[in-house]
Amino acid sequence: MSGEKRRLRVAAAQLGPVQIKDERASVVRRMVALLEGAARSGCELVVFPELALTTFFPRYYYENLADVDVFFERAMPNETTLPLFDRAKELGVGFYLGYAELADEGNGVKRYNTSILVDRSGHIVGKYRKIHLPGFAEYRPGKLNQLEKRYFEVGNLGFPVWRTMGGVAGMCICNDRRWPETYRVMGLQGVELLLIGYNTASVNHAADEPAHLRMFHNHLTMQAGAYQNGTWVVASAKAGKEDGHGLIGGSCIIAPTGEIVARTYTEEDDLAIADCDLALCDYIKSTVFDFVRHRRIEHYRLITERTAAIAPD
Ligand code: CDV
Repeated sequence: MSGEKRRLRVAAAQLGPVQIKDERASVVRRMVALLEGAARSGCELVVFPELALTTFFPRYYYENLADVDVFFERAMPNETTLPLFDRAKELGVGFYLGYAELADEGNGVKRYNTSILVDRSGHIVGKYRKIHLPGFAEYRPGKLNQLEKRYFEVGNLGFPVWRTMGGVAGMCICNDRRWPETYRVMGLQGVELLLIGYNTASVNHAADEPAHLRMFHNHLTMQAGAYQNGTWVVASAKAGKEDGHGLIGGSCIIAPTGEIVARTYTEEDDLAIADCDLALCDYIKSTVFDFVRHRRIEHYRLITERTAAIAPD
């Protein structure tokens, strides 16, 4: 890395609501406008939300799986998203894009909740498929539904990182950000820039939880993950009321110290921008979270051997 630039101006490009009737092309136009705004401010990397191109459709029940395919992309880029790729390349801006992916890799068609990372020359450097799928596979009558387990396979690409744009970048998607394992697996590969898109409902479907905890937990988990692994986190929300269903905003950029250095306060299309000095990662990675000096893996076996929490009798 010596001689390479270690400072990157980055934007979390939050999207306001996308209604079920909205055409993909109109969402792409909004994304291009955000990208251009970020580029005018000197940004080199823009992070868009999870499932950015459509409404957050896993809140709706479709008995027949083929009926959800209307929300999925069969190729990336495709005719509708090409204007975003073209403009980003013209402006020399890299981006993270979350979308629903219909993949045919020779073993039948599979559906994934996916993100890609595109570098400043327009090259797709990485793909990630969401691993921690929340919700249920079955429809629950009379309840608010979150059906990601119905519509998506668990991601099969692990948590890779890529050396790109002067640093080491990794990706995850929404619910992944609540799990410390997500950050640590990438922390163990030297991640410096962890990119996240999310759609978080303003009400907790599973519990009668006070509304303020939605934002608190959103930031708490990402701030902890950033600090404990000495990485920047750039997180972008889809926000506002989608056909009456609220999504929190709170898109943010978090330093390796765990501090939020930029965030949005709206529930609309918006940008949070910060200069990410990747050298700041080194200070955390070489002091409190110097893994080589301090990790004690001989005591961590349960983490990969056991899924459930089992209390002693
Ligand atoms: N889209 C998501 O992954 N949503 C989850 C909710 C269901 C817990 C989230 O982490 O916000």
